[in-house]
This record gives sequence, C-alpha cells and structure tokens, in this order.
Amino acid sequence: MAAIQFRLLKQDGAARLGSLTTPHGLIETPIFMPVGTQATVKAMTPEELDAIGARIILANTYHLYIRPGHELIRRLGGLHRFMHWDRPILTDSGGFQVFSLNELRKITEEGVRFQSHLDGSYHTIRPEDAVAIQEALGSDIAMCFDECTPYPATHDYARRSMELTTRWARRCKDAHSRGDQALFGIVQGGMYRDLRERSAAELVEIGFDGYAVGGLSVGEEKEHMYGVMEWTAPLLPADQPRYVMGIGTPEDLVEAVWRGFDMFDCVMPTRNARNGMLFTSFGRLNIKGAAYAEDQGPVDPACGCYVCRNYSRAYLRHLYRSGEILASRLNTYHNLAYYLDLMAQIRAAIAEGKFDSFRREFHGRRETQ
Ligand code: PRF
Ligand code: ZN
Repeated sequence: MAAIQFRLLKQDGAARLGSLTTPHGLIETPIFMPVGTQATVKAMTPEELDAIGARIILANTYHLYIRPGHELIRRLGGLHRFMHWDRPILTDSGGFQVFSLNELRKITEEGVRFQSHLDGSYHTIRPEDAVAIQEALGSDIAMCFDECTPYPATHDYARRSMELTTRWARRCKDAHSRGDQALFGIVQGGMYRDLRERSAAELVEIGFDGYAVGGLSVGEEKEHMYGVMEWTAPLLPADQPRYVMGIGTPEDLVEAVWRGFDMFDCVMPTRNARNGMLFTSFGRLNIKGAAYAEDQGPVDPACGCYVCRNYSRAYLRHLYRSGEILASRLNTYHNLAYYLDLMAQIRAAIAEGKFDSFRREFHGRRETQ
C-alpha cells in the first residue's frame, strides 16, 4: 500500500478540495505548510501550531544534515519525536537550499558539491544521499533532489537543468525504500512552456506519489509565475496531490488554488512577522508605523486569533520597537493564524462551490485598502 492516499472530494472550476492520508494522520487540502527549516517553526511551539490549525509542516534536509546531522536524529527516534511534532512532516530535498545558500557549489551529473555555511567544510549531496537523509529523518513526504533553475535562464540552460532534474528524479525513485514515506517529483523547466510540459510528462512516466512545481518565485514577474502554474497543473494526475514550492503571498495562494494546486509552503508569514510585517484581511500592515502608536484596535478585526483577541496594535508596536522576544512570538502567531485561516476559508468556499466569488471578493477587499 502506498504511504499516502489522496482523495479528490470536490472540484470547483480547477480548484480542488481533497484529503491526504499520511502515516501521521489526515490533512485536508488545499493546505499551507508552515516552514520549520531547522526542526522548529521559528518562535512557535508545536502546541501553538496545533492551536492555530497547522496540520503539516516543512523541514529542510540541507540544514538538518549539516546540523545536528540526520544520523543523530535517526538515533533519537526520527524528526517527529526529536521536535515533538506528531503530525505530518514534509522534507524538502536540499536542492534549493544548497543552491541559495552556497556561492561555492559545483553541480555535476553526480550531484552537488558545496561548502557548509557553518564551518566551510566540503560536502557532496547526490540524489541518493538526499533520499537517504530524508529516510533517516523519517518525514511523511520526501522530495526529489532537483536543480532550481535560476531566473532568468536561456532556453538552453533551462533545458539542460530540467533534464538533469529528471535524471536525478529517476535516481531518487530507485534509491527510495521506505514504505511509510511518500516521494514527490519536482517539475522544473524555467519559464518555458515546452520544457515544463516535457518535465511533467517525464516525471509522470517515472511515477511519484505526488508532484511539485519548483523554480517559481525566483524573481520572475507574476504573470510568468501564474502562467507556469496554469500550463503545468492540467499535465499532472488528477488523483494525486499537487504542490507549488516556496509560494507565496496570500494573493499567490488564492491564484494557485484557482489553477488547481493543493499544497504550499513559504517563509513569508514567519520571516515577515519577525520584521514587523503583518498580514491582514485588508492587506499588509507594518506594525512599526507611527500611526499605530496609540491604536487600541487589534491587528486585524476580522481575525479571531489569540493575538487579535488580546493585544492592541499599540502594544505590538511597542514590543517590536523595544526588540522584545514576545514581538516575534506574537507576530508569527498572528501571521500563521492568518494564513491557515485563509486556507480554511478557501476549502469552505470550494466545498460550497463558491470559490469564484470568494476569489473576487478576496482581491476586492485588498484593492480598497
Ligand atoms: N526546488 C526545491 N525546493 C524549493 C524550490 C525548488 O525549485 C523552490 C522554488 N523557489 C522553493 N523551494 N527542492
Ligand atoms: Zn490575528
């Protein structure tokens, strides 16, 4: 039996309502996965994540391989036990992180050679290693090792890069042996439609438990990003989960669901929170602003989270300006609650067959900010 089961419950246009059963429980899709790069979603305890409705989180192979080491985590009973999170975990393969963190990296057919961002030591990760590390971590969903094609890239570069990603995907599938872990393929191909089509077709031919679209949100214009999503979604099997990696703003999530995607992750709600940028139903709010000095209202009157029920904008501004640790905690809590609530609203709208009007009202509320 496969490690995960995806059930398509309802379709509204291209938008999909689904359920995904994993070894650590069932999740409803579309879903947002908070990013827990170093086996922690920064500033949040697992109990707090649970309270705001997080049902699956993402962790990073590259970081955990470098520190504390995947073998240590295996000896301590796996990632779930190590970090005290008993719900599903998806691990990214490290491909993207190696590329974005390391100037001194070399890509060959074999894999990627790079220097640790911590101590400068040399390492090589081959597709087989990326799979072995993720098996040691024991995530519910592992990702293939890929090259995130930079932007801009020539057609020739994007083609070679995509072809390498496809050969690596084959090696990942051959190396993968855990029956209680799913393995997803990653579609690459830059902003070129023919390459995305080839990538998707070749990965589907190899056969994975789910499919991701990589290489987006790398500096391209929104129309490119949405275009790639629009071309790619229909090429992926309807009865399997579809994941857009590293996306995005609340607007991007609505647009990706609209085009038929089910799973998302992004550092934006957590990272921006620590910089004082808060997401609300009427747009973004920078809590540093002098306008909030004596504002007794909540961050977002439409949000029912613990932060919005108990703290004023004035107090959050004060915490932020004072460099208090609680500023990061409360800002992160609200931003993630906002993202997860947005996904719940999206699921409810699809269930009612009203996603079209939901989407129009969602964008309308933001334009009138
Ligand atoms: N590949 C992998 N992880 C990723 C991406 C990718 O292309 C992106 C795209 N920006 C985010 N995370 N493996
Ligand atoms: Zn809130």
